[in-house]
Amino acid sequence: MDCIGNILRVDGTNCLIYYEGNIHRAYLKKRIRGAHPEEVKPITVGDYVVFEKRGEQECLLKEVLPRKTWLIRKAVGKPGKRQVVVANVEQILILSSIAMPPFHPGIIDRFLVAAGKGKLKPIIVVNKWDLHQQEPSWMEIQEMLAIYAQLQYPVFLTSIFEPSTLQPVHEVLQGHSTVLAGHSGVGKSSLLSAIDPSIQLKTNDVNPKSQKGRHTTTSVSIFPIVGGGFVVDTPGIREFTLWQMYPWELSRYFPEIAQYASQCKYKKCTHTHEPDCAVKIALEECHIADFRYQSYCRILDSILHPDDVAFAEDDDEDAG
Ligand SMILES: Nc1nc2c(ncn2[C@@H]2O[C@H](COP(=O)(O)OP(=O)(O)OP(=O)(O)O)[C@@H](O)[C@H]2O)c(=O)[nH]1
Ligand SMILES: [Mg+2]
Ligand SMILES: [Zn+2]
Repeated sequence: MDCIGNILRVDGTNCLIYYEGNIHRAYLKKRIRGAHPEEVKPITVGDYVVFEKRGEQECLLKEVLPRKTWLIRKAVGKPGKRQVVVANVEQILILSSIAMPPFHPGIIDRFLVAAGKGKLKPIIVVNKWDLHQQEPSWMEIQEMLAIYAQLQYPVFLTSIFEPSTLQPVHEVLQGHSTVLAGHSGVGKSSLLSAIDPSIQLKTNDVNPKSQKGRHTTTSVSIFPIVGGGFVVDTPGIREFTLWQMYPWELSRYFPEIAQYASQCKYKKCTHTHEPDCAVKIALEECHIADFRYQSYCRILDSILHPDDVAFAEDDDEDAG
């Protein structure tokens, strides 16, 4: 009899499938492994699969069902390949920190684009609120966060040491499926353990000299959370390079740029060098924040020159 289960974990040529409270193990046959040659892994955490039970825990994986949502990045060190970090979750919690590592809006903007492309609802969370008083750029960070809020993105400030800041985030996670994403060391695993103490994850201090995380989480894992719903913890990244898209498509995922793009002279305007560009005028008139436009230009560059060394990822982790 065919059953439909949910992938919990993928290890090399094996995977774990969740089905009606039980976990089954399946071997990934060559046919399945070769189904998506452009992907580093043929299936991913969150995929729905059709399988047939073959004994207590063993089963035969027959088919991977089409994905409803996805978080995709360019695979690290594998030119022309993409990596689906997670499939079929509803939301992405984009985590950054006020300090240790420093706040980088660029990575938030990349994840916002990836969320838009992958049909994920984005939630911005800035962790390590307890460090705000000693952070010299706290004023600037607040101004940037106000811009995200104006753009209608939900924004939360948290500290794992202040339970009152965790409650609102717990509420948005409850009853939903969410992937946690962000740089290494921002506190993804710590936040999850603080929100739900029954989940105890390995965490590690940030290197005080480089202010970078130590890539503590090394695989993509799913956790049910108290009150319902589940959260997917992911390994931190140093850089998140988006998977291919058309240059003129990018502005769709910047609402404030998209708002003006239809008034540009050229339909395929990239809002960089073209004449009569409504976006550039809006930028000059301060209707678009400089840091957002800079993010847009950097992402555009990485789309136009995907193999440029300047944009190559230097991370050594394997997100899954
Ligand atoms: N001051 C402060 N430190 C925090 C907070 N949250 C986490 N940390 C610390 O930040 C460090 C990194 O936390 P992790 O949870 O390992 O970070 P991560 O994002 O899961 O990192 P990777 O698994 O490497 O991607 C640990 O030393 C945590 O104790 C916070 O709210 N405030
Ligand atoms: Mg972690
Ligand atoms: Zn334009």
